[in-house]
Amino acid sequence: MTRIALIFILFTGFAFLSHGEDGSRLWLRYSSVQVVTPPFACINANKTMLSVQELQHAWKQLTGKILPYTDSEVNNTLIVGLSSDQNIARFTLTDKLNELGDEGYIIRTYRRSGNKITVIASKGKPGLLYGIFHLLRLIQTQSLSDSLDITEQPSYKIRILNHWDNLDGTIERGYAGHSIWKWDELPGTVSPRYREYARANASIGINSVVLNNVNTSPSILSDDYLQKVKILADIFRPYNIKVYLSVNFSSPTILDGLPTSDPFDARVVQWWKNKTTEIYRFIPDFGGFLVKANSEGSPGPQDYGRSHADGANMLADVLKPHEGIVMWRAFVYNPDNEDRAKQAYNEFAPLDGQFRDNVILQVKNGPIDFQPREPFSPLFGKMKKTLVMPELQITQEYLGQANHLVYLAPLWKECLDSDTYCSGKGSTVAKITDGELYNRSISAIAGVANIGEDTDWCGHHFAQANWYAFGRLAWNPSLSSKQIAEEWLRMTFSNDSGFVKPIEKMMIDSREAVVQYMMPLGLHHLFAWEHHYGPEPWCDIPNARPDWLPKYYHQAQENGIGFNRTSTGSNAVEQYCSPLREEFENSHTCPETLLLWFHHLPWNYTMKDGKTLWEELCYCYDKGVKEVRNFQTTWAQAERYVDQERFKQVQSRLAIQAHDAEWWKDACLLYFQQYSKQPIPRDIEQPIYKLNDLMKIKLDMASHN
Ligand code: GCV
Repeated sequence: MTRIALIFILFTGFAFLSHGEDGSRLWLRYSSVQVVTPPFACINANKTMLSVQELQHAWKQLTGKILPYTDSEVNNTLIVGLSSDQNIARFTLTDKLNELGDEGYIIRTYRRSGNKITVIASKGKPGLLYGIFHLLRLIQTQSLSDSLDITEQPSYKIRILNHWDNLDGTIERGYAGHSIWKWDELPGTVSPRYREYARANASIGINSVVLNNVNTSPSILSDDYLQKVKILADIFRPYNIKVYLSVNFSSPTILDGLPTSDPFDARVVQWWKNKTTEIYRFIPDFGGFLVKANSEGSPGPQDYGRSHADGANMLADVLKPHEGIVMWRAFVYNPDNEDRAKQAYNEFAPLDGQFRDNVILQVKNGPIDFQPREPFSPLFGKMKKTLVMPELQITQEYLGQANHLVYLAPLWKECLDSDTYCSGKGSTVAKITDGELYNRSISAIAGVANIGEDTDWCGHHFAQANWYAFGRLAWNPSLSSKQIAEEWLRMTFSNDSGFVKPIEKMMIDSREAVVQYMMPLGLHHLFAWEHHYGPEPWCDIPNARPDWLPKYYHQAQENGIGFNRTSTGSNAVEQYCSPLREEFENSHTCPETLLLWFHHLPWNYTMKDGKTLWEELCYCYDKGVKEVRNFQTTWAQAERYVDQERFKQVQSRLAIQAHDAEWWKDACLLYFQQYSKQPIPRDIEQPIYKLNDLMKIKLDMASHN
């Protein structure tokens, strides 16, 4: 039997196994792939390099064997190496590789004396690891071609996961079980999952992690915890992952009893200097601090009459000698302001230009809070003299948590691709923040992680796609949602086009579906109190902050619905640059997807399709429900391509999602109908619930807060 035939049989032999899968391997599944033209041998690869080990690990799973090493070029040889290696130097790639930096790489096919040689090369070890994962992705997705010519370099320098993990093992807004960080066991006991986590991140280019919640206990900076953090940093380092920590601004007072945490107090500055030096003794490549200050009750510089810039700069100065950075969150709002959507801008815009060059402002994609749909935050366009990074939420706090299938790449792309117009046409959020427009030395993008100790990591098999998509978009925000979904589906489930095509469509449609059945036409924050699962547009909690209640946002009355943010209302439109400002100001030019975000309109307002606003609202909710039912049908038809374990989990979650969509539709329409006083159009499904019954629902989800 020829070698080719043998390899073909080996690969096809693995192709049709369909045993149960628990999702623990994520997208790094190598055993069920057919490879058409696999390389035969690997030249002079440094066997101790992690990238080569990952290649061999994959090869073993793919073929049952390791890839043999050879000294000479035979047909179908793979050459893996750093630009400084002799084997790579002869391909005259060095200059280009130097330009691409430590994380960039080239994968290229050469023909030499009739032999086909594939080179994977980088200036640095991280790039080589990323290059190997790229090659494996091509194999997994059956896209390996005979003439590869790939040059890659990440768009954002810092591609960071923010874990909202508490030191007691719970996770704020976590829906996949407890934290994977076992603080009680560290530093003595090291879970094998730490390495698996690092490997998964490296496979999608994530190179940084904030380990603890932004609502943080100061204890993370205690000597005890730093020893634990050091162990994680040591495990992550070979995977090119740097560790950062969220810090509590009052740490000097709480940890060491200083009488103040005023950033202008010399004792406070000295405390942070000492602490920072101690951290770098444990973790020489420590990344820096993430800070939530003067937000939702957290302490901050304003407690001492200082500004956000004063607080951030004090920390930046102590980190500077160590090359550390400060990620300072712009998520601030207080109850006495007339429009929460304006507040971050109002507070930070006057500080533009006052931050050190190692401070980066971390701004949520929208001006309120990770809603199913928001316009982009106007701070992205405004802060021209300040480093700014987007914060996206991977965990589905407002998107059905671990029960709803919602693929988030379209939501994130909507923000990243938005044209701010603030530096001329084409100044998109992505171009501003990834450094392309202003040529910035630091660029970053953060995703609030959806990872927990559940076997499938994310609590829903399709939630893994959001972790994956965040990494891929952070690497290259111009990738399409479709391309990322297709890659992920092929790697995670099956390469069969009978599966990939309909399921990819379901993923792409899933974001718009959730908007339709939860809060269409720009409605926002109609969520149940605290846990944010399910609808409560009626919610009224005695003495609650008004801006934590849905009525503040939807403003439904007999005269209409929506938040007037035009010049006759809060004038939030003014925070956007022309021509967007004018576009949003006018209800006829404002995109209908954002209509009730910017406008309060009468129930009989005429929509572009001729329907009244009330009718349109009814049809939107109905459409959302129908979409989820379509997803159920689509998934049922995919059964033959998927192992039973994963098939059943997704099937049962879709059933919950379909039920929830009906709940959302009935709750919102019946509640708003009290004000519109109009019938629900006859040609849509009439409510199956009664408003009074829905208003009694109180879920016990305290553990999810
Ligand atoms: C970490 C929202 C969430 C909070 C979160 C906060 C933030 O308010 O509900 O759980 O706290 O955003 O981003 O700081």
